[in-house]
Amino acid sequence: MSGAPAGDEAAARAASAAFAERFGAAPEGVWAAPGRVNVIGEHTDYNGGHVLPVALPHTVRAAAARRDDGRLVLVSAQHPGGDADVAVADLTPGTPGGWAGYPAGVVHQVRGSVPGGLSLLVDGDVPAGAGLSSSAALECAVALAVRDLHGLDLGPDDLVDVARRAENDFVGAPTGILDQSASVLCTAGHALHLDTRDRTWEQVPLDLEGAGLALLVVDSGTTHDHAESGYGERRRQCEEAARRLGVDLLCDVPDVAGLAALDDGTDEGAVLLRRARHVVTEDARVAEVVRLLRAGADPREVGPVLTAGHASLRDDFEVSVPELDAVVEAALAAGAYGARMVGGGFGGSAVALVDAAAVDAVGTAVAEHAGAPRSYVVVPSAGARRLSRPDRLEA
Ligand code: GAF
Repeated sequence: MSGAPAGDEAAARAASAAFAERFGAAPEGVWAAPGRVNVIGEHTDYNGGHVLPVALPHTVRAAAARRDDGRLVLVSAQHPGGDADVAVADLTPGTPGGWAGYPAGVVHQVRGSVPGGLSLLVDGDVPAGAGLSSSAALECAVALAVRDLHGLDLGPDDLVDVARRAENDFVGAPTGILDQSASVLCTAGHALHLDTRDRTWEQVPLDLEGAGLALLVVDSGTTHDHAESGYGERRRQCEEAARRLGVDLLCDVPDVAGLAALDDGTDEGAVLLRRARHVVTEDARVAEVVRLLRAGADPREVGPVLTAGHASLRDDFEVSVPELDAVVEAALAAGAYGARMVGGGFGGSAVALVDAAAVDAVGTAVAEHAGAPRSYVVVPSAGARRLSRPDRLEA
């Protein structure tokens, strides 16, 4: 296993020390927000459906202090030499780009409330490029820091919206609200069951350890170049399918029978039918997993639902890649109760539900048979939070 997350206290001290070294004074505080892994409910969030993520123990930390010169100064421990220094008034979507676009996008959302500017040092251990939402974690840590430092009246849903709009409008990625909701709203020991249409949610207890199980996240080591364009294309196809069916959002369609009108004998109709079938069946899979967990069933029963979700993402939504299929197959062959790719697809990670005693064996099997370099046991962890105030950093 690899990538043990830093504990909160050590993480706060490290970020604070790095901030002091770079800016010559202690930060006013350190905030943290986690990455996520979605148990089930992929590509449902922009279709009005349900999702069921857990927060990772891995976080992005933001050490921050207010300025009085109107500038936003951004430094990342993970991107040495990639600093950005820009006047808050000059922020425009797309500039700065790269990693700095995510925190800049958040400040841009609330620019009228941060006239003096902000110094920010970012540190973290959410694996980047692995489909585990390191970018949403970064946005949410910064949104929380800005809210607290500037006394903004932002509730949890507002924080999610600020972070998501940073990604949509500033960075230009047309995502839904899954990742930012997970990072802000998740709680330790629970999966977050979120209805993305009306934004209601419940915390579903998820005690895998007590059942002798573990959730193993396996990084396939691949990120494909067309991930962004492929995601946008899938989103447009879902919108077109909904338009042809005369519904606002695909999750308005109650079952697969309600998709029949898409099958108009054309190749395009066949593609739209497959895309919509994934969304409708995936939404039903979320309901099934929540039902099992709520009923106190053996969590092993969730396994086949996860594997069915992978088949749907692979065959109907067509966002898997051979490397992810290989991880899923190797995990199942090594005894996993269920496995599937997670996140937007076209690369990134898969998740497998395994006996706790079999974690090493499954990790070895995916490394040998699927060439997957890194795997992590995920304990459902806490959402975004303030780690420290200056007095506690100096204690
Ligand atoms: C990415 C997006 F950012 C999410 O909004 C969601 O659509 C996910 O892909 C697929 O479920 O993580």
